[in-house]
Amino acid sequence: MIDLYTAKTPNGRKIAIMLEECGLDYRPIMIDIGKGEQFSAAFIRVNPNSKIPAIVDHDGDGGPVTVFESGAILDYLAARTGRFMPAGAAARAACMSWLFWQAANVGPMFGQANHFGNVAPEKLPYAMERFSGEAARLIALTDRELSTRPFLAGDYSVADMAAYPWMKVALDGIVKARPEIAGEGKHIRRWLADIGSRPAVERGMAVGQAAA
Ligand SMILES: N[C@@H](CCC(=O)N[C@@H](CS)C(=O)NCC(=O)O)C(=O)O
Repeated sequence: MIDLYTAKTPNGRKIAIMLEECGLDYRPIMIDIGKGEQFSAAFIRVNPNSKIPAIVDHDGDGGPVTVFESGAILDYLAARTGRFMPAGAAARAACMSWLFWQAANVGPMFGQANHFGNVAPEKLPYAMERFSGEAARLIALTDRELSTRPFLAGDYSVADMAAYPWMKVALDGIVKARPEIAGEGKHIRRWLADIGSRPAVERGMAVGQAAA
């Protein structure tokens, strides 16, 4: 059994998608980050950085295994199951490149674009322009890459699972805000439809929907 500490956010959903794709036995534990549950002493024992997602694999090698950071969790689950991450060094490096790219770029930039565009109590034009511009640049490059192949790195992989929930939630808003940089995202839309039609992805995206 794997405990998945999560919330209804893109970073949480990417792990639920992988767990569903692999058919692993897991239990979602919803962390209310709006109420600050990520700072509780109990959760800090799971992730000292106080962010979801995190997992505890109770059937890990030599006892329970705790993993935080979504990229590390996806890599762990791929190693544990032998699925959705190519084995050869070159293909694995390509997949890891796109996985690290998502965690280091798409997540933070889309997150900051949303924060300064929609959440910050003060409108800060410099911050809004900087982060929406960077998010739009990431959209444009993703679209260019997906015009040449079906998925980010060879076959459908953890790299696609990591990027999918972010692109799904943010594409339209970023295209609307910065069309001159982002373009239309035509190839991303095809990729979103292909991935979104997978039953495991539908189930992973729905985790926590019934929770308050
Ligand atoms: N780099 C981390 C980012 C995780 C992250 O930012 N999680 C957000 C929710 S999507 C969170 O827990 N936020 C709570 C907070 O910042 O206090 C990962 O990829 O796992």
